[in-house]
Amino acid sequence: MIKIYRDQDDYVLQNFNRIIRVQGFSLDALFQANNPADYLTSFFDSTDSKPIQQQSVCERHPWKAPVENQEIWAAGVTYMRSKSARMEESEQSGGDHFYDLVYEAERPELFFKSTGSRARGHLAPVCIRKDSAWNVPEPELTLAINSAGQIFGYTIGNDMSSRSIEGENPLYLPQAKIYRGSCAIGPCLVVGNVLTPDTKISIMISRLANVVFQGDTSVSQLKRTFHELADYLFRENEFPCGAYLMTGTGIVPDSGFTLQSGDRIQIQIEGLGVLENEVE
Ligand code: DO4
Ligand code: MG
Repeated sequence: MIKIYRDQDDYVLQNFNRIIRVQGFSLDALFQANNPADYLTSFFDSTDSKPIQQQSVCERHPWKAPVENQEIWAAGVTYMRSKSARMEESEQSGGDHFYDLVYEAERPELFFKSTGSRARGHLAPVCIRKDSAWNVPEPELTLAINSAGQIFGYTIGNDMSSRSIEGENPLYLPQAKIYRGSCAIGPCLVVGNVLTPDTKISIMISRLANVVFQGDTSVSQLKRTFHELADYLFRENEFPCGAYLMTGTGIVPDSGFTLQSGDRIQIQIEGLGVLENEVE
């Protein structure tokens, strides 16, 4: 298992106790490699790579999102909790039935979420829309898929969403999902098999010194397989630099909850770390 952290000007790679700062590394090359593990190993073998201390990968470092030219996509309504929350928020508009249908359908809901340059990294601010009254983070296990369509790694994603805009009309989904500061990814990309069905996904939202929401789920609650989602994303599409795919949320706060400016969002996935962002 190798963790890839994107720093301001270069990358840090961690293979358990071996941590190196590398030159000439590129995520685009990793996502294009026939064998991503071989590409990574070549940096551990290189004399140009500089060993660094364990403390250098501390949780308080503002890592950039581990994205270059990868598009970031997202799957929706892949957990029962997301289906029920969406049906509730869209009942008045009459849109609730669509969520029921897509949960059961063979074809998953997939939508474009962000370009790499727009994605926020660990400890960078995320945003809520000024024209939205009801806003939530969505903690999502995120797949790294290479240009050949193979899943080779994982990271944590936050699919920030406007529930009021999405609930008003399902056709407003792109506006509910894609806006400045609506996507965070990190803190690192993990290459290797680190997940099991029991892997826990959890979120904690703090306001000043108080925890105002916390929840968790596990990968076993995901209705679809990772491969099914990746296969649909690559159907009749091309990703020359690979793609990230958020796999949907299984944690949605009750309808009385909305994010506020200053809230601290911490999303933890076992084996992948903690992605933390404050609401601007
Ligand atoms: O259908 C709307 C979006 C669903 C979503 O983002 C999720 O389930 O995570
Ligand atoms: Mg989502």
